[in-house]
Amino acid sequence: MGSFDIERIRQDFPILHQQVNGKPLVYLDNAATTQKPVAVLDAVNRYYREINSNVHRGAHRLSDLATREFEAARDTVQRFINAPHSHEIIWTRGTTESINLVAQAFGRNSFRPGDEILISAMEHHSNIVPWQILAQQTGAQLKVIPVHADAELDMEAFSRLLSERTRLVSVVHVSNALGTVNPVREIVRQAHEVGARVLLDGAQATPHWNVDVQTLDCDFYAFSGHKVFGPTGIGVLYGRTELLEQMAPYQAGGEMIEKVSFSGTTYNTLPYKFEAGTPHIAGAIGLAAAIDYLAQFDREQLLAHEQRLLEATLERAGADPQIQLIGRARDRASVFSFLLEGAHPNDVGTLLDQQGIAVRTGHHCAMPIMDQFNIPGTVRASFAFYNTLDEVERLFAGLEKCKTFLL
Ligand code: 7TS
Repeated sequence: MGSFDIERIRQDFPILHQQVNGKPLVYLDNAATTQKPVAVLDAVNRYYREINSNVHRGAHRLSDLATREFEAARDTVQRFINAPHSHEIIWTRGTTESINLVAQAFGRNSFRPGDEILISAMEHHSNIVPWQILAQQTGAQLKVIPVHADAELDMEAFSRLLSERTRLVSVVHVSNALGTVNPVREIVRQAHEVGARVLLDGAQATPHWNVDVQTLDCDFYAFSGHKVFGPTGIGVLYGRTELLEQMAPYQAGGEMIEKVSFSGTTYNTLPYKFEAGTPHIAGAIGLAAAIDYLAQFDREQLLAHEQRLLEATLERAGADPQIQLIGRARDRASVFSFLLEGAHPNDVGTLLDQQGIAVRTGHHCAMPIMDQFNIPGTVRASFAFYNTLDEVERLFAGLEKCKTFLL
């Protein structure tokens, strides 16, 4: 695509063209989930209308077609994140399941008392609780990298916390609550120096730019289809072959076995060892359609547009003494987390909704970092490339209206 044609792009997303509470919808909750282009809706619809069948089992035409598309989708994801091998792409339900898979299949059998797991203070609950459970199960200790008041990771503390006891570092690539983009390459480099493995939570990175797991050199990478313009209920875990090979199965059942008898069972090869049961076939095909949809764009151009929206937002917010910005990292994604002084975030959210403006309010499943900032939660507006400067204006006009009711 030569020039960036926002109106044309918006035509690809039917859901955006509706009235909510009598006003044109302004959808600014993209960090929670993104909207789906027609290409994704059509791919899912076509799958169910034309080839729906179970994969890897039937010796019939439709099953063969479904299997091919399902496996082609895996190849599409492999190229999307530049994984060396297609068998390193494990289908999951989303980021949450991908992290739980690593905790249980990688950590549970190999971590011992005295081992350490390092996460950061800005993690989503899905990158906290699985490690707390694993720590209880194995006796390993969970340690937390602190976050500075400006919402950047304390990299000096990180270096100090790293030791030969560190088995795994699991950190968020981009924070959903603060927008902070973490220096993940440096984190991986330092972690590898002490022999630790690294899992990156890419739920909020993949919607904004092309991730390259080989450049990042991470050991595991997790993301969700629904945040990258694909369907809900499908997600991805990338893992290095050598680690996935060593890992025990995550769940047991059909597809993950090679041979079952009552005297013992042998497991299937990668990636199927980790994919027990009938998978979300339509979801995988829909996610591949989303990735193909994105491929027509120069993603740097889309990111530049999002950053313009963020800059315009921060400029407006900076000029308003009643707006308290939460998260001031220098490198940040298009997330605007804030408080309207004197107003509860939920009330702001409700009043914005009445004006057709969808934002998220609350702790954003990141209660520890909210505690650190001593706040119960924030109002969060998060942008995707289909948002417009006009919508930024609508948000601030909406906030002016909130003030007349709440302050
Ligand atoms: N990690 C991060 C950084 C996230 O932002 C989310 C979801 C998850 C993990 C979990 O992803 P899931 O697809 O498995 O649910 N974040 C949000 C949010 O910010 N608002 O709603 C969901």
